Parts: sequence; C-alpha cells; structure tokens
Amino acid sequence: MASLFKDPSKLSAYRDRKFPGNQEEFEHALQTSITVYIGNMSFYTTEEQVYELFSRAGEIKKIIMGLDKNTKTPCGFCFVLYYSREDCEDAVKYISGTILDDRPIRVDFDWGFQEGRQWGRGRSGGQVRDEYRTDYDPDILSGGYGKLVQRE
Ligand code: GTA
Repeated sequence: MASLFKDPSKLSAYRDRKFPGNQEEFEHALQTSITVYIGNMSFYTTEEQVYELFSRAGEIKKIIMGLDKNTKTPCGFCFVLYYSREDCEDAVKYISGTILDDRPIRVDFDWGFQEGRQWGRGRSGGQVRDEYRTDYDPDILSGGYGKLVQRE
C-alpha cells in the first residue's frame, strides 16, 4: 500500500485550479503536506465528530470546517491538519471510505490549507460538485438534487 504513495502523480485525482504553482510544485506539495481534505461529508457532521474519527490516525493540529460562503454553515467538506506526514498517510489509507454520519467519506491528500480555502466555490455558496449532483441526496439542503441540475 505504501508504494502507492511513491508516485506523486497518483496521490490525488483532484487538481486545485487555484494552486499558485506548476504541476511539479503541486505534486511536491501533495507529497510533503500534512493536510488532508475530507469530502462527501454530511452537512450535519460536527468538528467534534471529525476530531474523534481522525485522531485515530494520529494527533491532530487543527480542523478547518468547509463552509458555504453565503450561509457560513458546513457544506460537506473539511481539512484536517496533522503534525506528521505518516499520520496524514494513515488517514488516507485507513479512514477514506469509512462511514461517518451514514456517508462514505473521501479522504484525499491536500497541498496545504490557506486562508480562503474553507469556503465553497460553487455559484450558490456551497461546493461546486454539489451543483452538478444528479443522484438524490437528502443531505443537500436544496432538497436532494444538485442545484443547477434542478433548474434545468
Ligand atoms: N485536496 O478532491 C479534493 C477537493 N475538492 C473536490 C475540493 N477541494 C479539494 N481538495 C482536495 N481534494 O479549497 C477543496 C478546494 C477548496 C475547497 C472547496 O475544497 O481546493 P469546491 O469543491 O467548492 O470547489 O472547493 P473546487 O474544488 O474549485 O471545484 P472543482 O474542482 O471545479 O469541481 C469539483 C468537482 O465537481 C469536480 O472534480 C467534478 O467532480 C465536479 N464538477 C465540476 N464541474 C462540473 C461540471 N461542469 N459537470 C459535472 N461535474 C462537475
């Protein structure tokens, strides 16, 4: 399993369009960072629940909840910062895919938290991907379907 983490291009399928650097710098950041991104979370999951689950992989330095930029309420993602790279890798290896509040969460390597990254970038304030969701999801506050899809 650890060998999977040796190829920097395979660390994450996600490419942050707002990363201030080239692909090589992005991959280097992913390889060395002590931050993970958690996606597909319930909007009702609290920081305390995240703390409890993710401290199983190691001591947590900080948790930053992802917020809807309009309502300032949780919108389904967060960042967890560890003290060690090993703990960060363990979170990706062992916690990704586990169920938190009835949802299979996704734990992804992240290039590092910076102020501003806690806000959803979608047009309606939440995450971009929620606006394109076509499957029913009772945790989407719009009523279950992606907001843009719903309008079409
Ligand atoms: N490390 O997977 C991730 C990740 N995601 C999805 C978001 N962040 C992530 N970080 C890591 N790994 O700080 C971070 C962002 C930001 C914060 C909120 O979370 O760096 P966001 O989700 O609101 O906006 O970010 P983002 O990331 O800019 O959205 P993006 O990349 O356009 O789209 C996310 C996903 O939405 C796509 O991968 C795709 O699955 C779906 N999507 C986007 N556009 C379309 C479309 N036109 N049609 C269908 N699906 C679409």
